[in-house]
Amino acid sequence: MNNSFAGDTSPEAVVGAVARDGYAVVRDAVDPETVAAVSTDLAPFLEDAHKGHEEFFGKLTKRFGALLVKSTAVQSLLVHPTVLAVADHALLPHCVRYHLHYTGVMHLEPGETRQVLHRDTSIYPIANPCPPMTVATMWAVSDFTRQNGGTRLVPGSHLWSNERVPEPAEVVATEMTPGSVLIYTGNVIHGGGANHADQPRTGVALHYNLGWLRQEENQYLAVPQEIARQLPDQVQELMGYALGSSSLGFVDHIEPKDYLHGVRDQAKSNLGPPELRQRVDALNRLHFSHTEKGNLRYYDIDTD
Ligand SMILES: O=C(O)CCC(=O)C(=O)O
Ligand SMILES: [Fe+2]
Repeated sequence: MNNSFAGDTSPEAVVGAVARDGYAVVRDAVDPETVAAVSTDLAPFLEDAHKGHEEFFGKLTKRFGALLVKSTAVQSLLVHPTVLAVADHALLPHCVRYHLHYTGVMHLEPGETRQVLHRDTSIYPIANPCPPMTVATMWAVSDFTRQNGGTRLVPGSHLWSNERVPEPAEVVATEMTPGSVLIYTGNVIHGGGANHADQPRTGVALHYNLGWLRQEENQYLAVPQEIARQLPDQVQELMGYALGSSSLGFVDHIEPKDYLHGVRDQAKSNLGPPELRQRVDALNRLHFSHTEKGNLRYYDIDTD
Protein backbone atom coordinates (compact mmCIF):
# COMPACT_ATOMS: atom_id res chain seq x y z
CA MET A 1 0.00 0.00 0.00
CA ASN A 2 1.05 3.66 -0.38
CA ASN A 3 2.29 5.69 2.59
CA SER A 4 4.03 2.65 4.09
CA PHE A 5 7.26 3.78 5.73
CA ALA A 6 10.21 1.87 7.18
CA GLY A 7 10.55 2.02 10.96
CA ASP A 8 13.55 4.36 10.82
CA THR A 9 11.79 6.96 8.64
CA SER A 10 11.90 10.45 10.13
CA PRO A 11 8.71 11.36 12.04
CA GLU A 12 8.43 14.47 9.82
CA ALA A 13 7.91 12.31 6.70
CA VAL A 14 5.17 10.32 8.42
CA VAL A 15 3.57 13.52 9.76
CA GLY A 16 3.54 14.92 6.21
CA ALA A 17 1.89 11.82 4.76
CA VAL A 18 -0.83 11.83 7.43
CA ALA A 19 -1.48 15.54 6.85
CA ARG A 20 -1.78 14.96 3.09
CA ASP A 21 -3.66 11.65 2.89
CA GLY A 22 -5.03 11.17 6.40
CA TYR A 23 -3.07 7.99 7.13
CA ALA A 24 0.32 6.26 7.10
CA VAL A 25 1.79 2.92 8.10
CA VAL A 26 5.09 2.66 9.97
CA ARG A 27 6.54 -0.80 9.44
CA ASP A 28 8.27 -2.50 12.37
CA ALA A 29 7.66 0.53 14.58
CA VAL A 30 8.44 -1.64 17.61
CA ASP A 31 10.64 -4.71 17.91
CA PRO A 32 9.27 -8.28 17.93
CA GLU A 33 9.87 -8.57 21.71
CA THR A 34 7.48 -5.68 22.39
CA VAL A 35 4.74 -7.18 20.20
CA ALA A 36 5.27 -10.54 21.88
CA ALA A 37 4.96 -8.91 25.31
CA VAL A 38 1.73 -7.13 24.31
CA SER A 39 0.37 -10.35 22.86
CA THR A 40 1.27 -12.33 26.01
CA ASP A 41 -0.24 -9.69 28.33
CA LEU A 42 -3.50 -9.66 26.39
CA ALA A 43 -3.81 -13.38 25.58
CA PRO A 44 -5.87 -14.38 28.65
CA PHE A 45 -8.27 -11.50 28.08
CA LEU A 46 -8.56 -12.35 24.40
CA GLU A 47 -9.34 -15.94 25.29
CA ASP A 48 -12.26 -14.86 27.49
CA ALA A 49 -13.43 -11.96 25.34
CA HIS A 50 -16.95 -11.76 24.12
CA LYS A 51 -17.82 -11.69 20.44
CA GLY A 52 -21.19 -11.24 18.80
CA HIS A 53 -21.71 -7.54 19.25
CA GLU A 54 -24.13 -5.52 17.22
CA GLU A 55 -23.46 -4.97 13.53
CA PHE A 56 -21.00 -2.07 13.79
CA PHE A 57 -18.71 -3.74 16.33
CA GLY A 58 -18.77 -7.05 14.44
CA LYS A 59 -20.56 -10.30 15.15
CA LEU A 60 -17.32 -12.29 14.80
CA THR A 61 -15.09 -9.68 16.38
CA LYS A 62 -13.68 -9.88 19.88
CA ARG A 63 -13.30 -6.45 21.44
CA PHE A 64 -12.20 -5.33 24.86
CA GLY A 65 -10.62 -2.20 26.30
CA ALA A 66 -9.08 -0.86 29.51
CA LEU A 67 -5.73 -1.98 28.12
CA LEU A 68 -3.65 0.09 30.55
CA VAL A 69 -4.68 -2.22 33.39
CA LYS A 70 -4.22 -5.35 31.29
CA SER A 71 -0.82 -4.74 29.75
CA THR A 72 2.31 -2.90 30.79
CA ALA A 73 3.83 -3.40 27.35
CA VAL A 74 1.02 -1.38 25.74
CA GLN A 75 2.54 1.74 27.34
CA SER A 76 5.42 1.72 24.88
CA LEU A 77 2.97 1.71 21.97
CA LEU A 78 1.04 4.58 23.55
CA VAL A 79 4.08 6.89 23.75
CA HIS A 80 5.76 5.87 20.48
CA PRO A 81 7.62 9.00 19.24
CA THR A 82 6.37 8.87 15.64
CA VAL A 83 2.77 8.39 16.77
CA LEU A 84 3.08 11.31 19.19
CA ALA A 85 4.68 13.45 16.45
CA VAL A 86 1.61 12.81 14.28
CA ALA A 87 -0.75 13.50 17.19
CA ASP A 88 1.15 16.72 18.02
CA HIS A 89 0.85 17.92 14.44
CA ALA A 90 -2.79 16.93 13.95
CA LEU A 91 -4.21 17.84 17.35
CA LEU A 92 -2.11 20.52 19.05
CA PRO A 93 -3.21 23.28 16.63
CA HIS A 94 -6.67 22.79 18.14
CA CYS A 95 -6.07 22.09 21.81
CA VAL A 96 -3.79 22.82 24.70
CA ARG A 97 -3.29 19.11 25.31
CA TYR A 98 -4.59 15.88 23.82
CA HIS A 99 -5.64 12.81 25.74
CA LEU A 100 -5.95 9.09 25.39
CA HIS A 101 -9.37 8.61 23.83
CA TYR A 102 -9.70 4.86 23.47
CA THR A 103 -7.75 1.65 24.11
CA GLY A 104 -8.89 -1.67 22.71
CA VAL A 105 -8.22 -4.96 21.03
CA MET A 106 -9.97 -5.55 17.70
CA HIS A 107 -9.74 -9.23 16.84
CA LEU A 108 -11.56 -10.33 13.69
CA GLU A 109 -12.29 -14.05 13.49
CA PRO A 110 -12.29 -15.80 10.10
CA GLY A 111 -15.63 -15.21 8.42
CA GLU A 112 -16.13 -11.72 9.86
CA THR A 113 -17.78 -9.45 7.31
CA ARG A 114 -16.70 -5.94 6.42
CA GLN A 115 -17.48 -3.15 8.85
CA VAL A 116 -19.38 -0.22 7.39
CA LEU A 117 -17.02 2.63 6.50
CA HIS A 118 -17.26 5.59 8.84
CA ARG A 119 -15.37 8.44 10.47
CA ASP A 120 -14.44 7.99 14.13
CA THR A 121 -15.16 11.70 14.68
CA SER A 122 -18.86 11.10 13.91
CA ILE A 123 -19.39 10.55 17.64
CA TYR A 124 -19.17 14.35 17.85
CA PRO A 125 -21.81 16.55 16.20
CA ILE A 126 -19.38 18.44 13.96
CA ALA A 127 -19.84 18.33 10.19
CA ASN A 128 -16.99 17.57 7.79
CA PRO A 129 -14.64 18.89 6.67
CA CYS A 130 -13.53 19.57 10.22
CA PRO A 131 -10.31 19.42 12.24
CA PRO A 132 -9.13 15.86 12.96
CA MET A 133 -10.34 15.88 16.59
CA THR A 134 -8.95 12.35 17.06
CA VAL A 135 -5.88 10.42 15.92
CA ALA A 136 -6.13 6.64 15.79
CA THR A 137 -3.47 3.98 15.78
CA MET A 138 -3.97 0.35 14.90
CA TRP A 139 -1.00 -1.72 16.02
CA ALA A 140 -0.63 -5.01 14.18
CA VAL A 141 -0.36 -7.96 16.56
CA SER A 142 -1.05 -10.39 13.70
CA ASP A 143 -0.42 -9.76 10.02
CA PHE A 144 -2.86 -7.33 8.42
CA THR A 145 -3.69 -8.19 4.82
CA ARG A 146 -6.35 -7.32 2.31
CA GLN A 147 -7.60 -10.89 2.69
CA ASN A 148 -7.83 -11.05 6.50
CA GLY A 149 -9.63 -7.78 7.10
CA GLY A 150 -6.77 -5.25 7.20
CA THR A 151 -8.37 -1.89 7.99
CA ARG A 152 -9.89 -0.29 4.87
CA LEU A 153 -9.29 3.44 4.35
CA VAL A 154 -10.18 6.15 1.88
CA PRO A 155 -7.04 8.27 1.35
CA GLY A 156 -7.74 11.99 1.31
CA SER A 157 -11.27 11.63 2.71
CA HIS A 158 -10.29 13.64 5.80
CA LEU A 159 -10.71 16.70 3.57
CA TRP A 160 -14.13 15.75 2.15
CA SER A 161 -17.56 16.96 3.13
CA ASN A 162 -20.13 14.51 4.52
CA GLU A 163 -21.90 14.37 1.16
CA ARG A 164 -19.04 12.80 -0.79
CA VAL A 165 -19.42 9.01 -0.90
CA PRO A 166 -16.29 6.96 -1.71
CA GLU A 167 -16.07 4.96 -4.94
CA PRO A 168 -14.91 1.33 -4.49
CA ALA A 169 -11.67 2.16 -6.35
CA GLU A 170 -10.89 4.86 -3.76
CA VAL A 171 -10.79 2.34 -0.88
CA VAL A 172 -7.43 0.81 0.09
CA ALA A 173 -6.72 -2.06 2.51
CA THR A 174 -4.01 -1.89 5.16
CA GLU A 175 -1.21 -4.40 4.73
CA MET A 176 1.34 -4.67 7.51
CA THR A 177 3.24 -7.17 9.63
CA PRO A 178 3.21 -7.54 13.45
CA GLY A 179 4.91 -4.61 15.20
CA SER A 180 3.83 -2.19 12.46
CA VAL A 181 1.31 0.57 13.08
CA LEU A 182 -1.37 2.21 10.99
CA ILE A 183 -1.87 5.85 12.02
CA TYR A 184 -4.92 7.75 10.76
CA THR A 185 -6.85 10.85 11.67
CA GLY A 186 -10.38 10.52 13.03
CA ASN A 187 -11.90 12.30 10.05
CA VAL A 188 -10.66 9.73 7.50
CA ILE A 189 -13.31 7.33 6.20
CA HIS A 190 -12.28 3.81 7.22
CA GLY A 191 -13.47 0.52 8.73
CA GLY A 192 -12.45 -3.04 9.44
CA GLY A 193 -12.32 -5.32 6.38
CA ALA A 194 -13.88 -8.75 5.88
CA ASN A 195 -11.76 -11.65 7.12
CA HIS A 196 -11.64 -14.19 4.26
CA ALA A 197 -8.52 -15.88 5.69
CA ASP A 198 -8.39 -18.92 7.98
CA GLN A 199 -6.63 -17.08 10.83
CA PRO A 200 -7.83 -14.18 12.98
CA ARG A 201 -6.67 -10.60 12.44
CA THR A 202 -5.62 -8.99 15.72
CA GLY A 203 -4.90 -5.33 16.32
CA VAL A 204 -4.46 -3.05 19.30
CA ALA A 205 -6.17 0.30 18.80
CA LEU A 206 -5.01 3.34 20.77
CA HIS A 207 -6.71 6.63 19.96
CA TYR A 208 -6.01 10.20 21.10
CA ASN A 209 -8.43 13.15 21.16
CA LEU A 210 -8.52 16.91 21.72
CA GLY A 211 -8.27 17.60 25.44
CA TRP A 212 -11.52 19.57 25.55
CA LEU A 213 -13.61 16.72 24.18
CA ARG A 214 -14.92 13.84 26.25
CA GLN A 215 -12.80 10.72 25.91
CA GLU A 216 -14.52 7.70 24.38
CA GLU A 217 -13.19 5.31 27.02
CA ASN A 218 -13.41 6.47 30.62
CA GLN A 219 -9.81 6.11 31.82
CA TYR A 220 -10.62 7.27 35.37
CA LEU A 221 -12.92 4.27 35.90
CA ALA A 222 -10.97 1.85 33.67
CA VAL A 223 -7.77 2.22 35.71
CA PRO A 224 -8.08 2.15 39.52
CA GLN A 225 -6.38 5.11 41.19
CA GLU A 226 -3.81 2.95 42.99
CA ILE A 227 -2.64 1.61 39.60
CA ALA A 228 -2.89 5.00 37.86
CA ARG A 229 -0.65 6.48 40.56
CA GLN A 230 2.15 4.06 39.60
CA LEU A 231 2.09 4.85 35.88
CA PRO A 232 4.71 7.10 34.26
CA ASP A 233 3.91 10.84 34.25
CA GLN A 234 3.49 10.93 30.50
CA VAL A 235 0.95 8.10 30.60
CA GLN A 236 -0.97 9.74 33.45
CA GLU A 237 -1.11 13.00 31.52
CA LEU A 238 -2.36 11.24 28.41
CA MET A 239 -5.04 9.47 30.45
CA GLY A 240 -6.38 12.84 31.51
CA TYR A 241 -4.61 13.48 34.78
CA ALA A 242 -3.71 16.89 33.39
CA LEU A 243 -5.80 19.93 32.55
CA GLY A 244 -7.42 19.45 29.15
CA SER A 245 -7.61 23.18 28.53
CA SER A 246 -6.98 26.31 30.53
CA SER A 247 -9.02 24.71 33.28
CA LEU A 248 -10.85 21.53 32.17
CA GLY A 249 -10.50 18.54 34.47
CA PHE A 250 -9.63 19.94 37.87
CA VAL A 251 -10.89 18.26 41.05
CA ASP A 252 -12.05 20.45 43.92
CA HIS A 253 -9.92 23.24 42.34
CA ILE A 254 -6.84 21.03 42.46
CA GLU A 255 -4.80 19.94 39.42
CA PRO A 256 -5.80 16.33 38.62
CA LYS A 257 -2.31 14.81 38.85
CA ASP A 258 -1.72 16.55 42.17
CA TYR A 259 -5.08 15.22 43.36
CA LEU A 260 -4.20 11.70 42.17
CA HIS A 261 -1.05 11.91 44.29
CA GLY A 262 -2.98 12.93 47.38
CA VAL A 263 -2.86 16.73 47.37
CA ARG A 264 -6.01 18.06 49.04
CA ASP A 265 -4.86 21.62 49.79
CA GLN A 266 -5.60 24.09 46.99
CA ALA A 267 -2.63 26.21 48.02
CA LYS A 268 -0.33 23.27 47.12
CA SER A 269 -1.57 22.93 43.53
CA ASN A 270 -0.92 25.21 40.55
CA LEU A 271 -3.89 25.46 38.21
CA GLY A 272 -2.10 27.84 35.86
CA PRO A 273 1.35 26.45 35.01
CA PRO A 274 3.27 28.65 32.53
CA GLU A 275 3.37 25.96 29.79
CA LEU A 276 -0.41 25.78 29.85
CA ARG A 277 -0.76 29.54 29.59
CA GLN A 278 1.61 29.56 26.60
CA ARG A 279 -0.49 27.04 24.74
CA VAL A 280 -3.94 28.34 25.51
CA ASP A 281 -3.80 30.31 22.25
CA ALA A 282 -4.42 26.98 20.47
CA LEU A 283 -8.00 27.26 21.62
CA ASN A 284 -8.32 30.69 20.11
CA ARG A 285 -7.13 29.42 16.74
CA LEU A 286 -9.91 26.86 16.45
CA HIS A 287 -13.25 27.80 14.96
CA PHE A 288 -16.06 25.48 14.01
CA SER A 289 -18.28 27.04 11.39
CA HIS A 290 -21.28 24.82 12.02
CA THR A 291 -22.70 21.62 13.37
CA GLU A 292 -25.04 19.44 11.35
CA LYS A 293 -28.01 17.32 12.27
CA GLY A 294 -27.59 13.78 10.98
CA ASN A 295 -23.81 14.06 11.08
CA LEU A 296 -23.36 10.30 11.52
CA ARG A 297 -22.81 8.85 8.02
CA TYR A 298 -22.12 5.26 7.07
CA TYR A 299 -20.77 4.33 3.65
CA ASP A 300 -21.47 0.70 2.71
CA ILE A 301 -18.80 0.14 0.04
CA ASP A 302 -18.13 -3.39 -1.25
CA THR A 303 -14.52 -3.84 -2.40
CA ASP A 304 -14.43 -7.65 -2.38
O1 LIG B 1 -10.98 -3.20 12.98
C1 LIG B 1 -10.59 -2.27 12.26
O2 LIG B 1 -9.72 -2.42 11.39
C2 LIG B 1 -11.14 -0.88 12.43
C3 LIG B 1 -12.30 -0.81 13.38
C4 LIG B 1 -12.88 0.57 13.45
O3 LIG B 1 -12.60 1.42 12.67
C5 LIG B 1 -13.82 0.92 14.53
O4 LIG B 1 -14.36 0.01 15.21
O5 LIG B 1 -14.09 2.14 14.73
FE1 LIG C 1 -13.29 3.38 13.28
